Amino acid sequence: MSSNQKKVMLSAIQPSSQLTIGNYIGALRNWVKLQENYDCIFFAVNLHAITVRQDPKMLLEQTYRAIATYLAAGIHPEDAAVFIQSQVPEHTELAWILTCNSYMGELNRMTQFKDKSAKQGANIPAGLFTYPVLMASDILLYDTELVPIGHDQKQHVELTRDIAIRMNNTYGKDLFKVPEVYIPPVGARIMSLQDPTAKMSKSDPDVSSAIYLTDTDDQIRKKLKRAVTDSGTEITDDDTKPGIRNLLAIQSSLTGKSIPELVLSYAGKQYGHLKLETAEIVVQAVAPIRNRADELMSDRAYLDSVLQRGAEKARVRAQRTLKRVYDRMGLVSPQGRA
Ligand code: ATP
Ligand code: LTN
Repeated sequence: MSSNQKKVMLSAIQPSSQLTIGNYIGALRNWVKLQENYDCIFFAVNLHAITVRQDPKMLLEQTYRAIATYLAAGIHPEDAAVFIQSQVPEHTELAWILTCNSYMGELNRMTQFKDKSAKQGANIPAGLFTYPVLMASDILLYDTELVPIGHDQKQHVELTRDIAIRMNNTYGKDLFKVPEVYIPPVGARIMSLQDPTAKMSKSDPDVSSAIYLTDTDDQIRKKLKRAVTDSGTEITDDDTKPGIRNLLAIQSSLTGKSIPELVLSYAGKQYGHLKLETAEIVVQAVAPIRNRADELMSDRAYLDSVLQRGAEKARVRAQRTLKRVYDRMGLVSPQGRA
């Protein structure tokens, strides 16, 4: 199938720190698996990352590292458009228009806003509140049909659908494609290694709570050895054992073995066994990605050439959508009236 007959699949990750195995299992790995059958758009959302304060030098480094990690994990830059969000200014342009078509009430219901704003003290950046609208813009700019993400982003894609449907009703029914989500059956919510009731998150200040795709083999082994598990000794998959359940989910998603199959294979074994074996499986998954990303990071000219090409491809498409939106809404676009 040629790329213009394929449906559009689009996703992105914030370069707010190094990527974690949560990002890999919940999102990136599925992009790689699904990419052959879609016309793909993958980018690093640095404009989302600045909704909380970032150190400029680190942000820049992490942004390139995110792109290097996409490629190291197996994204094909010859087929997919791979770029950095700030290279395509149409994202922020459409975001304003969508902001005017979003409601305070619906943004107020976003659980990620509630969680992240609670950590900000008295001065909550307004961008944290309007962030899901920028994400809607990312998605709607490219007539996206499928958005592969982890469970925590589902609410944002539902909001995107609501905005698209609302604007289609107001400005003509084929203004925007209404996207679907893809959430993996296992591993859509990998939990923190230090608090298995909370999501593993790359910006958690406790670095032992997450395995980063930059961690060395030794760091991975140590973190898994110290992972918080539950009282008891038996390896079972139930609500009272979120720590054990998390290790089983990590193993299951990386090996393809089902959770019941794994539970059976651990009958009579100790938590220590599960931790050790999970560590080796994670090392095997992370090491090649880390090593390849290291190599790519030392060839900035290559990364820049991929990004340049990706951003150019994306801009042509984004400008086409924006022109359609401007025309329908009675706005004069940069190209003039249709
Ligand atoms: P931050 O801590 O900066 O909010 P994050 O680690 O939560 O970052 P995002 O950039 O918000 O990561 O998410 C990128 C992608 O990874 C999204 O599709 C998200 O659903 C997925 N993802 C993030 N954390 C996990 C997790 N713990 N388990 C599964 N998927 C995850
Ligand atoms: N908000 C997402 C990242 C993101 C995204 C997107 C994901 C920004 N734009 C478009 C899918 C499609 C997050 O993971 N925090």
